[in-house]
Amino acid sequence: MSKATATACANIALVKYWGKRDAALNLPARGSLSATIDALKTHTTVEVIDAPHDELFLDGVQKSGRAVERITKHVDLVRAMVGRDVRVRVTSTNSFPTAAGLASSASGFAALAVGAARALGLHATPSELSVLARRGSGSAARSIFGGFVRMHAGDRDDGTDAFARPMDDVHVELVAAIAIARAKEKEIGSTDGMEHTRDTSPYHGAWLAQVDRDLDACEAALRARDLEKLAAVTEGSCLAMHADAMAARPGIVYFQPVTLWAIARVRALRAEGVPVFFTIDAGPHVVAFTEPAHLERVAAALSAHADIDQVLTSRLGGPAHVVGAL
Ligand code: 2P0
Repeated sequence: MSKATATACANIALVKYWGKRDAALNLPARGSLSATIDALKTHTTVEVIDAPHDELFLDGVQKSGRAVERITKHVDLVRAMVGRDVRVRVTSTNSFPTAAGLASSASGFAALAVGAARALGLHATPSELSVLARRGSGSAARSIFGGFVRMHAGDRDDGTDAFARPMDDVHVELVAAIAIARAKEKEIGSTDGMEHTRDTSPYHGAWLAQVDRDLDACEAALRARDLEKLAAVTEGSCLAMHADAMAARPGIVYFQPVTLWAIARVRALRAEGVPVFFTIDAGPHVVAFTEPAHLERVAAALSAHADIDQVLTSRLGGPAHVVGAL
């Protein structure tokens, strides 16, 4: 096999990942739990080429420098595993605006892991693909799977037990409205943001201590289909993560004014009886989860602010998979 195309969905964490136990192997300090988002997809083709260096094309534009280095480093892992010293061309497109700062590294590295494994002839289990995707980006480990996914931090030094597992027996029909805030590119990325938080935030120990409790509470709420409890734990994890980052010195503030407006809007809808709750990643955008019957109302409510560029709506997504290979 020398060419393969894979697709993967991004995911949004209900219980957040914020902090590593090993930066070199990209090992998270704690687990996390996410929902896979169908509307945020990456399509990636990996092709063996006769060239001196790897090549990367993102949304039709050839990249150079750090972006290519990050891809090369990731494909190096696959090359080492199969013992093939070949160059590749990686061609990747996102179904959503990349510049908006949505979770493109999750879908991107999950699609790259699956595509590179197939193109270079690596036979890997889904757990092994999750470990491989994690080396590219922590949240990508979860994007190997569909539906609700729980990432396990593991305790081995080599990270072979730090992979995600799908919660296949959980069937909660949640849908998402993703309110994309108008914003410049964020000032500090997740990787640097979590290192700075770990090094300087007086709240970081408290944050880490809370994650395991939230993981169990979130899993229990999903199994019981208890949206009220799910709302409480999801919003709690999100706000605690941001509080931890804000308490770093200097503090990291991902929110914009419109972010607070959207939080208030979601809570007002809930007070009116709409089953809806929010979460926010390392950026200003607000993701509201609700039931399908309420999606249109939630999306319309979140559109009603001049600083919201657009509201994407989505059902839960499926697992990463190969869509074609030669
Ligand atoms: C999450 N985030 O659980 C959390 C919440 C952002 C906020 O995982 O350093 O890009 O590549 O492992 O995966 C984003 O962090 O970080 C993330 P690295 P990643 O979704």
